Amino acid sequence: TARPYSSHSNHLSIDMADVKAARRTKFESVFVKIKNELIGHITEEGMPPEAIEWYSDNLQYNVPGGKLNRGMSVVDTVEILKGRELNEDEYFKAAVLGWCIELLQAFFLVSDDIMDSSITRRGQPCWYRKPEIGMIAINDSFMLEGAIYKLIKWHFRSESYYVDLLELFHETTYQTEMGQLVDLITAPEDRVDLSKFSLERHRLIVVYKTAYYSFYLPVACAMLVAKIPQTYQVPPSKTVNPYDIALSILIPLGEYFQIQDDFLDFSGTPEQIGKIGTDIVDNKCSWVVNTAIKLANPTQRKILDENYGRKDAEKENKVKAVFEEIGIRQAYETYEEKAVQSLRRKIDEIVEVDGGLRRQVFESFLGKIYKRSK
Ligand code: GPP
Ligand code: MG
Ligand code: MG
Ligand code: MG
Repeated sequence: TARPYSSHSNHLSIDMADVKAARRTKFESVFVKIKNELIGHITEEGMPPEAIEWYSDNLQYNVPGGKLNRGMSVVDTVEILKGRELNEDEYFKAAVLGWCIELLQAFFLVSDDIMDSSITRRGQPCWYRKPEIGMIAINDSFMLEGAIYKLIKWHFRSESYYVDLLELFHETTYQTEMGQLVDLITAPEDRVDLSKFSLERHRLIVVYKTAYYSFYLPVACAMLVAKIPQTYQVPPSKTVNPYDIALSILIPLGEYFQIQDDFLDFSGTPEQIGKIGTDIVDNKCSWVVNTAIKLANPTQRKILDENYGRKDAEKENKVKAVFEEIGIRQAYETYEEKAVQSLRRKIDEIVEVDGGLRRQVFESFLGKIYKRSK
């Protein structure tokens, strides 16, 4: 792949890949400290060595192995909001909240893999699938969630925004759980029923199951750390709530992100997306099948009803042929252009004042995902 600033060229230049790797390494170094605090705590509680080792393995196996986009975006957003590089203490606090989001995600994924009977996660066996773990993974997921509130207490107890932070994590968790419920009852593993699917249902699942915790939560955490007030005046003389403004952009942004993910599951090659798409055989309520349902004629609909969600490569190919026939690629391109236009318009509407929200927060998110191919 092309690396425009690669040091392998014969120019002396900054290698963007190295910059990214260094950012990640710095963020990961905070995990080491956080883990030590959590292990130190259960040790002081008098837990036996086996319990300490178990908890340590739980944290190590389930928390740091992902892309860390959510966690690192807290740090990036605080920097944008403050308009300067962070000092060591500011960096650390932002990174602690970033890791709290990664802990929340670990809690969700450990339990989601049990609910979905999944086999692998992040290229390794799901935690509950390890023979020595089994259903203890349920309690392990609870402890990953509990760790969030220990860390917030240890690092933010004396801040004016402590309660706001607690409420934010609690609200977001509940929203994600509502989304998980709708997801689970819309596409039960053992029963294919496309009449339950619709683009409205898809939107609801995506917004609640993914967008709140993946997009709004990191930015709202950063806004609290940067002490952005709940309301302020913008010229000529309007009172705005910057958290509501952030929500009104980040929820549709999260929806767009998941629709890309759904489309790439169908259209991306394994080399491109680093995994083999399984949404069709897994009976997923994805944007692709919902768009196909909307556009299908009765013959095409019958093919979808009889072949979607079946563990059979031939049936999967029949479904894919219908997707191509109804022009899913064109439909996606049209959707993407419209979604991005609407997001850009919303971002441009933000009125910037000193100590308030910055358009760059959202431009940076959108820049990272627009036309992504993996
Ligand atoms: C993963 O979705 C699940 C979540 C993001 C939220 C889980 C919420 C809980 C309250 C447990 P998925 O099952 O569609 O995706 P994946 O393919 O990654 O398992
Ligand atoms: Mg799952
Ligand atoms: Mg799931
Ligand atoms: Mg997917």
